[in-house]
Amino acid sequence: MKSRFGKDELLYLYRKLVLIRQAEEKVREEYGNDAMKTPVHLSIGQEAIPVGVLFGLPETTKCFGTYRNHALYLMLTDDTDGFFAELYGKATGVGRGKVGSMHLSAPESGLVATSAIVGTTIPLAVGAAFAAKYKKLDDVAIAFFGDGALEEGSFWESINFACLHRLRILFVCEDNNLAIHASAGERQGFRSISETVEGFECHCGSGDGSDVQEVSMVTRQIVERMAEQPKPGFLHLTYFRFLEHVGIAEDFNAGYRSRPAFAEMISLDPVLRFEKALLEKECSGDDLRAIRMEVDGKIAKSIQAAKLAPFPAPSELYTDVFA
Ligand SMILES: Cc1ncc(C[n+]2csc(CCOP(=O)(O)OP(=O)(O)O)c2C)c(N)n1
Ligand SMILES: [Mg+2]
Repeated sequence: MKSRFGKDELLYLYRKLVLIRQAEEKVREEYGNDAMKTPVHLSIGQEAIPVGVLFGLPETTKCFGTYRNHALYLMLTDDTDGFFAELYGKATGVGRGKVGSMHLSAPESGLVATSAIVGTTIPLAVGAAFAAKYKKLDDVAIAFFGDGALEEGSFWESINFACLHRLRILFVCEDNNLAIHASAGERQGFRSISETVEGFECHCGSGDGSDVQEVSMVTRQIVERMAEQPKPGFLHLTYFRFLEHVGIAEDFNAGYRSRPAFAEMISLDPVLRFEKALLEKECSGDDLRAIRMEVDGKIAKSIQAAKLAPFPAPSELYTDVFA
């Protein structure tokens, strides 16, 4: 079956997946030197969700995310300079070296806010959608959140308010079935989030969050339905977290989950899976190698610049700090 995407679009998606993956693999390589003084919640396995959801959406889209935000940030900005400088705590970082990995934002590129506190950016996204409705704008707000946020009151209050007011907000649940080490069955009193949310006045969709083409297609469908009949959308996307909750290591020996078989690992890996699909269909090994090399060069330059950049001056201690 021929893909519904053209070759340029497929290579664009591949480049974004590779950019995120290679940037995070570099974080894993560099982290042991202890120069990045920030906890890191890596998105290895999750990349296809922000890439697929945001592909083709208007630049006016306002996104809100969590501490697991590297993929979202790099998808929206492509800014490896600001990203690495921030992880090294340098003044040239996207948060001037003061926000660390968990609070990356770039409002001018559509990433309004991310936060370390579970569930807290969901009502902010509702506020953005409410503001758009008030100003009679067609802008869509997107709240990205993990399955752990489904146990927070802020999620239920947010979806209730958004549905009541028929807001143009897309709720995207990035479901890895884990909140740190606890699986959904140990935490949730509902049988299925999709069936539960079906009872709300919203458009519902779901998909395999490891498959970038599927994510993009289900998002397009739901956004079209939201445009035809204004009310919120709820997208449930599953994916596999390859690494420990926070940090750079695998944790299959930690006792709460086991390592999937090799073949399954490949289907859960959004980059390898997409690479395989591309090679079987429209793209050559050279096409993909050229992209990986371009991305490698870009990341190497950003890391070098970040290492050379200055730390924020002591006089900056209280600037841009609101809480
Ligand atoms: C309000 C709140 N409660 C508890 C925590 C501690 N905590 C940090 S991450 C996390 C798990 C969240 O899981 P999920 O939302 O599924 O995101 P994931 O890490 O799987 O991406 C918890 C409970 C927190 N940061 N904020
Ligand atoms: Mg989770």
